[in-house]
Amino acid sequence: MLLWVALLLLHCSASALGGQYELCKSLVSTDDGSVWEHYACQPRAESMKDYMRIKVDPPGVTCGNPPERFCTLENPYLCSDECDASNPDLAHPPQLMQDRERNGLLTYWQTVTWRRHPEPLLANISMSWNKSLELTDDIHITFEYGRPTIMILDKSTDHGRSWQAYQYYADDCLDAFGMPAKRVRDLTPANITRVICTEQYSRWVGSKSNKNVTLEVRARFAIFAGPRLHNMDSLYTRMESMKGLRDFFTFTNLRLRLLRPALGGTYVQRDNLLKYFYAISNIEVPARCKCNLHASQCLLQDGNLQCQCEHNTTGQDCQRCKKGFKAKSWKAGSYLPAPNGTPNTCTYPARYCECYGHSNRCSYLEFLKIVTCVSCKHNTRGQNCQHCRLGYFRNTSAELDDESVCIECNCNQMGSVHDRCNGTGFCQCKDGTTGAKCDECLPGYYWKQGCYPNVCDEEMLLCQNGGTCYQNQKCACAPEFKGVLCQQSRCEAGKDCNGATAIVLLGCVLRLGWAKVDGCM
Ligand SMILES: *[C@@H]1O[C@H](CO)[C@@H](O)[C@H](O)[C@H]1NC(C)=O
Ligand SMILES: *[C@@H]1O[C@H](CO)[C@@H](O)[C@H](O)[C@H]1NC(C)=O
Ligand SMILES: *[C@@H]1O[C@H](CO)[C@@H](O)[C@H](O)[C@H]1NC(C)=O
Ligand SMILES: *[C@@H]1O[C@H](CO)[C@@H](O)[C@H](O)[C@H]1NC(C)=O
Ligand SMILES: *[C@@H]1O[C@H](CO)[C@@H](O)[C@H](O)[C@H]1NC(C)=O
Ligand SMILES: *[C@@H]1O[C@H](CO)[C@@H](O)[C@H](O)[C@H]1NC(C)=O
Ligand SMILES: *[C@@H]1O[C@H](CO)[C@@H](O)[C@H](O)[C@H]1NC(C)=O
Ligand SMILES: [Ca+2]
Repeated sequence: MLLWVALLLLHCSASALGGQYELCKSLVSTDDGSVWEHYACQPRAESMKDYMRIKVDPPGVTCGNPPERFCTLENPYLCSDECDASNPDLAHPPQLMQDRERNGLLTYWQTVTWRRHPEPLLANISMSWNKSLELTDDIHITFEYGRPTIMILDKSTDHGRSWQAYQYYADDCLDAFGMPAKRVRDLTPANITRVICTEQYSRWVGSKSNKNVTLEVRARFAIFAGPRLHNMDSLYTRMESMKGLRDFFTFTNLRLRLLRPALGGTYVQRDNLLKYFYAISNIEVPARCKCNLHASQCLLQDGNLQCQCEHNTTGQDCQRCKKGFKAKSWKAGSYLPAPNGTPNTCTYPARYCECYGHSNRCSYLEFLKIVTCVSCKHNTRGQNCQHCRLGYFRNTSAELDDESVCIECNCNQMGSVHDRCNGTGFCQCKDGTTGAKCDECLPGYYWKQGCYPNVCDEEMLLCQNGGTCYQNQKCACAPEFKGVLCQQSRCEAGKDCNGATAIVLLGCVLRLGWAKVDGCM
């Protein structure tokens, strides 16, 4: 009975922004008894402000230390309000941006006033979750006492190592950022992920009537899902096919850069700077844990959000297969085909041809009756891409499914017999050559595009009769001598040597090493 309830839930709850993809698996009865069916699944959307860690910069920007008075833009002459960090009733610490307000009691974080004008009044609010999240609805930042006239919302997807702008906000976009003012409703399917500057949330409308600064998520979803988000299937289909669409809504950190407070008019009134400051009562971040469609639950564990992974996956975002289920066969689940998607479960390799992640194609070789991997990448080869290609050797510190499992032999072309090496990267060297890569010479050999036996040296093959050995390649002989080791006198029987001596000597001195001068070498 329970089973059918579960199935009914699954098929009937496809409401917008939640509902769909709620179950990772369910028991189904078949002729052979009950079996588990698996589906793509994702956790439900939550108010992520409950899990957010918040940090405000610069350190002294929160008001109340020392206590100070402030005025309001609406009535700048009534400055009876006070911020005092040491008095709980008058303090405005950062956590009041994420509290759950009770009994209609408004609580807010507030900054110091703009007493240092014209020095800009700047503040950063950094929000981190230590978890990849996906926006499911609009972000609302609620400002009391007026919205900033210039502000940037940033995001990071790598835990704050790098940041990108998410949206720019200004009462004059061109003036503040050199960007034309846009609205999300100007966006089309082709530029739905464009980062825009909007003037919609920064102009003065009084401090009470419209307090929110918004990052529009719904309006972007609506471009594909229709105005009332009745066609979420269409959005999910695009999430699968359109590059960067899912990533646009994904983040681990957010940052608000407050660059200029509400002015309540065109100019800053220098004689009453106590009415300029920032105050935020709430930051609403509706999102779900990113679990790569492998979990329907995301729970707080040791203070961090953690996907409760199914489909034999593991990791904070279910971003890899469980041990024994082959790291590189991991794939995110897919929203398609509707309505249940594809779980892309990590499976034990027995049933499949294992290619250690170096190929995603297998082929059945009829004549050998085997299944073999096709087009092994990363310089691998073999039925399971388990060997290294010729000219590569096995990286012993890498697992078989590592992309750097095969290292190039790098044999010296001149010194080695061929470009292959043995299992520890040693190349096969020509005579006289040595070294793992065959780029060095054995004793008694010299290097000249390969190793050659010494003609002369300082030990066995000494140049004689005052000759000097030139780079182990030849003896430079005194004028009266010749031969490989200058062992032969020029003045042999019947020749007149005396006359030539002076000239040849001169030539030898001037052109020592110039091979063409006869008699020098
Ligand atoms: C806010 O963050 C930006 C970017 O890291 C930084 O350049 C700026 O100095 C910060 N501002 C304050 C007031 O800390
Ligand atoms: C972030 O989460 C990971 C995984 O849950 C955990 O190992 C790490 O300690 C957390 N870091 C912080 C700063 O909480
Ligand atoms: C402003 O944000 C709050 C959440 O903080 C939301 O409940 C409210 O509907 C928003 N108001 C408008 C006009 O968007
Ligand atoms: C998006 O594209 C449409 C149509 O090409 C264009 O009118 C609009 O200005 C673009 N929006 C942005 C923010 O570039
Ligand atoms: C996980 O792997 C085990 C062992 O291969 C298998 O019995 C089980 O069905 C798998 N789970 C899922 C969700 O596929
Ligand atoms: C060998 O594998 C390890 C582990 O993946 C990697 O860090 C290293 O760079 C690899 N060595 C080479 C030479 O590629
Ligand atoms: C590779 O050759 C080197 C040098 O000849 C040798 O020391 C090493 O043991 C060989 N390695 C293998 C795996 O054969
Ligand atoms: Ca509050």
